[in-house]
Amino acid sequence: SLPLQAIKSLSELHQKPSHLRFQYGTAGFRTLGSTLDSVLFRVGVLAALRSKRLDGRTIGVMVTASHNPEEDNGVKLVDPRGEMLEASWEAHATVIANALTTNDLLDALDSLVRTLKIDLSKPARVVYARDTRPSGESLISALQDGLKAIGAEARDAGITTTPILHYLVKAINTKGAKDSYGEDSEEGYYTKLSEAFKKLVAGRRRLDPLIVDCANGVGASAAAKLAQYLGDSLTLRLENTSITTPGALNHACGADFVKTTQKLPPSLTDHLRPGQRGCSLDGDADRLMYYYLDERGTFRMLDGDKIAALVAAFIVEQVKLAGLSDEIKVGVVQTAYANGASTKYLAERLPVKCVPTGVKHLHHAAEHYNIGVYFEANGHGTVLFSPATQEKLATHEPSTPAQSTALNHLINLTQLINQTVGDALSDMLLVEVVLAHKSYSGVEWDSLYADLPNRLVKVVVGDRNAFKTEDAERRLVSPPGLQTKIDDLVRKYEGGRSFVRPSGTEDVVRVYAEAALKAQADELAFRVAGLVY
Ligand code: NG1
Ligand code: ZN
Repeated sequence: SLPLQAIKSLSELHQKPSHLRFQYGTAGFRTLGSTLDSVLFRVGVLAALRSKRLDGRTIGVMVTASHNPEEDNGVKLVDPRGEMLEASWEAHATVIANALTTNDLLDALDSLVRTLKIDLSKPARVVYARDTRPSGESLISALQDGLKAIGAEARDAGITTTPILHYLVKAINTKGAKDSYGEDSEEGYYTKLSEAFKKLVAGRRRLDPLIVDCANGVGASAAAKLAQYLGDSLTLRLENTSITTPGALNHACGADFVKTTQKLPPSLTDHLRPGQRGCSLDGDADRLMYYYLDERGTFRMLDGDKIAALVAAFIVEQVKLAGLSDEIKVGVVQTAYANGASTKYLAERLPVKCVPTGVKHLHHAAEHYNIGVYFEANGHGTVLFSPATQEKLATHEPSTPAQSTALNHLINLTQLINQTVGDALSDMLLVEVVLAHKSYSGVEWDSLYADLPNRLVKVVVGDRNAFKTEDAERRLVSPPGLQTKIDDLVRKYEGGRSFVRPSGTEDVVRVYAEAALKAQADELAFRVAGLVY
């Protein structure tokens, strides 16, 4: 049975603020860091129960609020294969987090154990990590109390990136197996990525140094370590590495700043020369945005859609060169936020699917292809190779030296890419590989297609739950009548497209619009926002 006494006495030290309601959303629990103490304690207990339910396989816990402000924090669970928590457990997490008193918590846990038939005699194994946020340290000790209360075997992965924690979870759970994901250590991660990178760029002209904006977050230490493993195969110039300066995290820098303002972080003005490539990570290094300044000094952004286009085209080409086009089908997954021009470019070349916002939707849809490329426009994404495809690559007999080379490239890509989750550092190396192979600078990459001007605005409404969508969030079904009004407006704009959906992470409704001209995209967004308000 549950160790009620231990849970009870430790839970008293981590009482739930009575006036707050927590929700396990698309990014786990995420809110002001100072309010999350009870949530972390309970997540510790829950992670252990999830592990027991899965026969003692290791569960991950990541404490981060990603690109959000420094005072925010959050926590999410990682399933044994390194993927997001199974959807049905999101509701269990919400129930456990909202139990009012310690006794209510014990009742909720007991009922969970009974309904899910959790065998409490099974071992519980959990690995956890956090980003650089100041609130992280005390939240980790609340988590540790939860793990201790239920007697879990816990492993502290320290301060690291979200994708490294996902990597560790998968590596731990595949240790010693035929499909081992790699050494279950940070060193194992850096070694795996850097060795695959070196093989993929061997014999090619060295790329110019790359400027990396680390968002003053955990990506700074990870990128510095990665740089050591890369040696002279790629030079990284790290900027915004002030991880201990109060207030610096994600402030006027990082991938989210770049995507939402469509501007160069001011701190990079003196560092990025025209034509030079730069990129920004977010606060937990799972999102990536590229950019460069053209010859007139104008900022040119290369977002998640541009990364998807670059990478998908390259993989299709390598599959063809390997002589495997008939057997291996490549597909792309996007959300409604993908730039219309990117969808057009991709759909002319390969199957493209649109799914609702949220990594879990993209990830699951990408699993349906032999090789699935998924990226959100904001720079979160990865490439998945199905188990059968990996097997095919490992066993296929090439008939020419050219086929053999392409086959090896594909095998090395399976090693370079962090297939558990979007990973800014792994994606950055992937982009660099393609640029090296194609001898592209930012200019050639950028010219794959021209972005349609677009505008994203937030609208604070009385009740965002009144907004219900269909067709992968591209159309509103409620409030009634609103979609017709949006359609009428959109028709007035050349190349116009607009949609409205409630945010899953903030208490707002988002309005997206694009049109042939920038001023029109802005106008359309604001007029649609006017309808919503
Ligand atoms: P919401 O708040 O549901 O729009 C945002 C991002 C998502 C995803 C999640 C999780 C946009 C428009 N939305 O979701 O793409 O990254 O956060 O972090 O960028
Ligand atoms: Zn992030």
